[in-house]
Amino acid sequence: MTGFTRSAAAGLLLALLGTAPACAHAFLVKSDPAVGSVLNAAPKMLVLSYTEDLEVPFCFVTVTDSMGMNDAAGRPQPVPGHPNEMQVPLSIQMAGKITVAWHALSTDTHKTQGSFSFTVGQI
Ligand SMILES: [Cu+2]
Repeated sequence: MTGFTRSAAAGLLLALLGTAPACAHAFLVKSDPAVGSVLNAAPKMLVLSYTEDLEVPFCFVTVTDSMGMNDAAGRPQPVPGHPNEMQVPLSIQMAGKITVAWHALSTDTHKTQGSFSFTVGQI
């Protein structure tokens, strides 16, 4: 090997190694109420399911209605038997679009975040 091809090979190996460890971040796979759904009644609980197990005490969820009021009735709680889920008690006061913004910390200590909405047709 010439010096050039050897360093090129080393560079390729480093590039491969750099992407090799599959990092498992917690991404939202399911929500109840479902993302984008339209409901006939106000749900009392929001359940979020993720691709990875969560450190629920370090997760944050804000739930706001169309007036910007906070409709989360408490902090996220663990779901017994489902370490990849968290639940948030709700106190929705008015019909309309409900926006959910979540920050998750997975057990591999990586943070993710996202947001979505659902609609409450009537209270
Ligand atoms: Cu990760």
